This record gives sequence, C-alpha cells and structure tokens, in this order.
Amino acid sequence: MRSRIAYALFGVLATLVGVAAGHVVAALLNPASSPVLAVGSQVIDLTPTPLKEWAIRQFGSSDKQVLIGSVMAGVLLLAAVAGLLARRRFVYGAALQVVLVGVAAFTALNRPTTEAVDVVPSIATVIAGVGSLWLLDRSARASAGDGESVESWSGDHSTGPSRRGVIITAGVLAVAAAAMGGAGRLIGNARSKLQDIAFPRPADPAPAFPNGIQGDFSGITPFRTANSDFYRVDTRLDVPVVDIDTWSLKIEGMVDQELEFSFDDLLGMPLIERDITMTCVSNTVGGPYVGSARWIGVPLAALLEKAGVQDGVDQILATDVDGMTIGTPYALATDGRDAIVALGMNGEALPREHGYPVRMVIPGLYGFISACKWMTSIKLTTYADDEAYWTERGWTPEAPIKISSRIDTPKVLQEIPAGDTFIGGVAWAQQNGGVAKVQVQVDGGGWQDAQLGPSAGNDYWRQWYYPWTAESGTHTISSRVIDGNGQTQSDVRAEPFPSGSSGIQSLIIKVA
Ligand SMILES: Nc1nc2c(c(=O)[nH]1)N[C@H]1C(S)=C(S)[C@@H](COP(=O)(O)O)O[C@H]1N2
Ligand SMILES: [Mo]
Repeated sequence: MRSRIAYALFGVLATLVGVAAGHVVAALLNPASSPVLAVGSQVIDLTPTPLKEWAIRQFGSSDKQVLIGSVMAGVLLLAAVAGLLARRRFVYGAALQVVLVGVAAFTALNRPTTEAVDVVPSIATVIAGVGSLWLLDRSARASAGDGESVESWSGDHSTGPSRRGVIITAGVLAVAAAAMGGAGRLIGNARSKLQDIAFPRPADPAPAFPNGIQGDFSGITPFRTANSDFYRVDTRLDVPVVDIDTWSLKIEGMVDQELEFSFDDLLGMPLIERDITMTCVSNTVGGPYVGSARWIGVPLAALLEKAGVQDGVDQILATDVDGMTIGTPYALATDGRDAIVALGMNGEALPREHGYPVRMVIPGLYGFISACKWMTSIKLTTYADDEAYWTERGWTPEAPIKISSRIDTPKVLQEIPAGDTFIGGVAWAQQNGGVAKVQVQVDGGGWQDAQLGPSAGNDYWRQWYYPWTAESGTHTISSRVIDGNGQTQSDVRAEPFPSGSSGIQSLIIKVA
C-alpha cells in the first residue's frame, strides 16, 4: 500500500478533507474566507481584462464554476505532489500542504475587507489536511511494515488486516470530506434565507404594468424578467451574506454632512417605483445580459440633497460590502433620470444575487458604472481622486447603454416550417426617447417596420414582432431599433471592451 499512486491519492484525499473542513468553518464565520474562494477571488481580480472577457463569452454565467474548478484542479495536482513527497518523508508532504494553505491564508487576509478571523478556515484546512495525510501515511506504513520496500498498488495481494486498515482510513476520510462539504452547503443555504420585507406603498408608484405580448407570440422574452431569470454579472465567486440588522449605507466624501442610514431608515423615506431595463457592458449584440424589472427604493437625489453635495464633485463612487467599487459620472446620475437606491425588485426584497439588501439602479448606464450591488457607501468624489474597479482595468468611465435590438425567435440555425410565422424579440433605447421603431430585414432586402408591444416607459425595453411568410430555404434575418430621437442603431461592429458592443444582429435560419 505504499505505491506512488496510493500516495498521490492520499495527497488528494487529505487535501479534499482539508478544503471541506475549511469550507464548513468558513460557512459558519464568513463564507468568503474559504481558502479556495479567497484564491479564486484573487485570481479574478488579477485576471487581465481580455481574458476575463473571453471567459464571460466562453462560459457565460458558469464562468465562476469554471474558475473554481480550475483553481481546485491546480490545488489537487499540487496535493498529489504533496502525497508523493510524503511517501519519501511525511514532513516533506506536510510542508507542501502548509505552504499551499499558507498562500490561501495570505490571500484571504489580503482581500479588501478581511478581518483576523478570516484566517481561521485556513487553520482548519491545515489541521484537517495534514492530519488526514498523517493518518493515511501511518496506516500505509503499518500495512507495509515501516521501512519495507515499496509495493505497487496492484502487486500487493495481501488482504491482511493492515491493508484493510488503509482502506478503512481512506473511506472514513472520504465520508468525512463529503459530510463536511454537505454541511457547508446546508449552513450556507440556511444563512442565506432572506427575511420578508413588506414595502410600504410607494409615494411615487409606477403606472399599472401592461401585459406583454409573450402570451400571443411564444418565444419572445417576457415583458418583465422574473427575479430568478435575471442575468447575473459580478466579480463575486459566492454571494455575500449581509446581515440587514447591522448593515448601513453611508453618504460620504465631498458633502456638507456625512450621513448613515439603516435599512429601516431607507424604508421609512418616501419611496419611488420605476420600470427599468438593465444591461451589462459585456453583452454582445443579441446576447443574454439584459433584464427588465420593477424597482422600488429611495431616489438617489433625495439622499444627496440631505447630505449636501459640494462643488467640484464629478464622480459618485459606490462601494460594496467587499470593498468593490463602481464609479458613476455625477453629471449623468443627477441629470433628472430616475437614479434609485433600490431596496426591492419586482415586489420582493432584492435577491442575494442581485444585491441584497440595497443596490443602485440608474437607467441608461451600463451596470458596471451604475448598478453597485450589496452597496454600503456612496462617496461623492472626483475621477482625479478615486478610480473604480473596472476603470482601473481599462473600461470607459462614462458608458451610456448603446441602443440595441435582439431577435428572440426564431433562434439561430433553427429549422421552422414554411408558411405564416413571425420574427420577434426585444429592443431598448433608454434615455434616448425610448424605442420609437423596430425594423426587420430579411435576406438583405429593405428594412420593414415591426409591430411594437406595449410601453412601460422610455427606460424599459419594448417587445416587437414582425409577421412573416417564410418560404423554404435558408434565410438571413436582422433587426434594428430606432430611438425617439430619430437615431438608428449603429451597424458598426464593436466588441464589448471598453464601452459596450455595437452592430446589428444577423441570424441564419432554415425554413423546411
Ligand atoms: N458589488 C458589485 N456590484 C455590481 C457588480 C459587481 O461585480 N459587484 N457588477 C456590475 C455589473 S458589471 C452589472 S452588469 C450589474 C449586473 O447586475 P445583476 O447581476 O443584478 O444583473 O451589476 C453591477 N453591480
Ligand atoms: Mo456589467
């Protein structure tokens, strides 16, 4: 039982036990301090922007799982090496494990908002990991008789009690790792239960929400995006667990009076309700990172007025519970548009993925310069003094949402039967007079006007459909939006970096 393969597996198993122990302890203290998550978050922050873009494009919303998977794969490879070293001498293997966890602990302690307790999961990882490796090594040596020559895993035909000892030890450790992993998940889920929030009637409610046309034109995106279907884009691997009772929002920086609000303070202020479409700068033309919801919250202007904004401010820097920052041009946020410090989404508390307990929502600006989730501070400042997370990484500081139309149905390369059908989708032109027209082009012919669904205001997308008699063959279909100011969606192709994609979506479909 002292073969190389056996020891490589011992290293992997011992490390899994360590990681699971660290994870369960972190779930109890601070989920983000889990060593694997800490390393993963660090990797995200250090990843160059083009690679990050590529990952979002390749893996979409599962980019995070891919990243955690890659970090774990790297860790397990080194874990196998630690096992092999332990086969030589136990202390060598243990030393490599300690170094590995040391790196993770160092990383966890150097994240923007760490506390001393964040080292505890790393300590748990080391104790469980080294302890497991020691147990495995001890039982393997016992099975071989210490100092005896190394047997190969398959060549060892002894079925004596000592070999069974190794298998039992390994089995118990595997079960322990699985149990701790499961416990970590259960604790995480239990901690993440949100308390129900009853919103008072808004002082300034949104008009009645029209029915969309999704019922009559199947395949078109629903007029309102359900919270559970809303796209998610952020730098977090896990989702922060915020205690609403100790959470607060500060208004600080270049103000006459710094202020601090509890959740109840905000809930007690006159609330506004608005229908707003939100988009990510990383969305490609025709892509999925766009969603529309009814938001309820306090107007940003009301908070700024209470604090008194001083002369010279040109940036609003919002900070989240983790120290991540989002910078918004002050002039745009205060030009009269409905910038909201949002407490609720579609009649419920914000889901944790979407910023519980409070986030910013500003119509017409991409999320990365406007929509700070898990927000704890709004600082009035200047671009000269403060640089936000994405701006440090080369993205444009001032990025209005480019007007765009998306075809939802038919899907690319879909085969549909010949005859009467329709082409349909959604289009948005926030802060640009809304969607005035959507046009469709088939096989490079003339642009034809589509029919629009109902309007929920200029900050909200419109559904559209274009009745079409499809003839058999292969067809190329395109759509574009024209906004209320008479501007037509640009056909100039641009990648998302650094200020948002442009161009016109064009799909090839087959008609049978
Ligand atoms: N704290 C925090 N807020 C954030 C981000 C983030 O990484 N961290 N990402 C922003 C980006 S890039 C977008 S597009 C929107 C997405 O919001 P959603 O995930 O609720 O759709 O949140 C913004 N707010
Ligand atoms: Mo974004």
